[in-house]
Amino acid sequence: MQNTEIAKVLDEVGDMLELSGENFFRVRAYHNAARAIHDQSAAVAKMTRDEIDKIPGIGADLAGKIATLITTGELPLHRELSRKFTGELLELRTIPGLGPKRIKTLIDRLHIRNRADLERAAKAGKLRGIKGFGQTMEEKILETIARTESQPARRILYSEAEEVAASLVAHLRACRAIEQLEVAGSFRRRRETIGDLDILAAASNSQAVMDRFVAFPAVSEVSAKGDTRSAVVLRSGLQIDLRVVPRASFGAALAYFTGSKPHNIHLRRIAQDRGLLLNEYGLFRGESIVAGRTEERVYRALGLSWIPPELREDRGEIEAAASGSLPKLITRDDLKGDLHTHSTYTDGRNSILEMVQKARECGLRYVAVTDHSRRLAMAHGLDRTRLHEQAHEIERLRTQFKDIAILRGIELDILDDGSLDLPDDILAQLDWVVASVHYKLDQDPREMTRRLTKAIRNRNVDAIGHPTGRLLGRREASRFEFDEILRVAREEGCAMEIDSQPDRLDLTDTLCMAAKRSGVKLVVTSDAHSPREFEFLAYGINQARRGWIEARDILNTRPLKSFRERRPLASL
Ligand code: DGT
Ligand code: CA
Ligand code: CA
Ligand code: ZN
Repeated sequence: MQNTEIAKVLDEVGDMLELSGENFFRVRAYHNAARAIHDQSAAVAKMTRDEIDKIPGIGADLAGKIATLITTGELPLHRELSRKFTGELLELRTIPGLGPKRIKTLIDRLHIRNRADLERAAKAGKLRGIKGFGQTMEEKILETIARTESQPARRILYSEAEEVAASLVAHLRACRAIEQLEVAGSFRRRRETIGDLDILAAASNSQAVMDRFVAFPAVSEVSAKGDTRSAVVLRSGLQIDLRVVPRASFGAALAYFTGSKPHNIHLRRIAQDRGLLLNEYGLFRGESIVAGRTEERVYRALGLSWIPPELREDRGEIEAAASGSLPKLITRDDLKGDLHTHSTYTDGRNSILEMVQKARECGLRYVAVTDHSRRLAMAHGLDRTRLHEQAHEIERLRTQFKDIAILRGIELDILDDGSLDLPDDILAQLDWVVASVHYKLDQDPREMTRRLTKAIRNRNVDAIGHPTGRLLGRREASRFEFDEILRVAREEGCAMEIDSQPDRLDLTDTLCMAAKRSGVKLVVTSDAHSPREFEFLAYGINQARRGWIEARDILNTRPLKSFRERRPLASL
């Protein structure tokens, strides 16, 4: 079992306990345990009961339950509660605004059991009269139901797919017949969401590979099992395709199944123009194979240099490969610092000390502490006094760390009229100011453009945080005139952020391209709320690569010395 699967079960138990009216402390114990497990970098499934007991946030009683869950794949309490609270009832939690508390009210007052019940009640105007709902809420719920019904099958986050892919690849590697193995498809192109996983293997004995594949423990259903292709569905609902090809075709098959489809179609056209035929078995002239063993040879035989998978969307990469002008894409190792992190001063889960230690272990040479400004009361935002306290702590910590610089920063709220949440005299003392929109994200596009423009015009603002505010699968991007924002940002020397949180990845790939074209500098940041989240930087780098970004386009690839030449640091 993956950590995320274990955490999901515990979260569900917490929610179901709340639905049954259990006391707050018992409910919270389950959610805390879920979060603690989610934040573990080691696999909890491999731990002993004692080791689980030692994880902060997990008591002895829960450690026992988790051990049961790992060994049997099930939690008796979960099963018991699931009889009362069905899957379709729990699914209501995916509707924004509906937490267990409100769902409980809906069950108690209106006997709602599923989406259809909810839709009927909302359409009949029965929600608005209930305490804690109101008319706006009722309209929002109907809107969400209408929007999500027309959506095709669910896509999962890249980060979720990565966990599954890693354990599946480890599982398959034990099969001796496998000579080569790659995860292809949108996963290899590092798209932000993944529809299904496409695995490609070259093997001497394909039957042995298929047998091993369908024996993957997370499989719930084998939808096809043949000689060259098999497909399974996992318990989570994710589909996985596996193809086995001869070694001589591996490169051609890898290119074919990596896609994207538009990229493939364009490649085939180039082949045709040269009197060649390209398919998943190779590149052919008549009956004889011209290339197929490696991707490099296939591309070369088409007169192209090898194209990094992240670029394969037919957005000009084939032309660039033909003229030898592909970008030299940024890599994770290019990052020298992180410019967006949180600590226990606001909604982070760890101390500044713990955050800095981890940043240092991740090879970073500078890190900005950017807790929230005062408006975000829910995150206990910093005012003048608390920012001052934090400054003292940072001063103290600086003496302990010789090889990583701690920058004093803030994540400043952009208010609805574009003014900022703290006065200029405070901001001027900081080393890095990232300004973000956290409320009224659905403002009229013209107002939002004015709001962002005004923030960018403030000379103390260094970057705009998660500029569109979208949350994958949960919240649409804010609408505004992006070109106008870029024009002003360029004028003011204000950077745009690529926030690496796996459900944000904000800016998107195409917006990265637009920023680069307009000459606006970017930063790749983790927005880490715990030490583990520094690993998210890899996702921001994926996104940047998909946006054709090179190291020189990103400010925090600069060593501290040249970074400060551009942006003098007030407190360091
Ligand atoms: P996904 O799964 O929706 O995240 O996106 P992909 O790109 O992984 O798409 P998928 O799984 O349907 O197919 C994997 C690759 O196989 C795709 O990127 C390109 C190739 N492919 C699939 N169908 C076709 C097709 O009809 N024509 C061509 N040329 N290639 C195809
Ligand atoms: Ca796929
Ligand atoms: Ca597929
Ligand atoms: Zn934020």
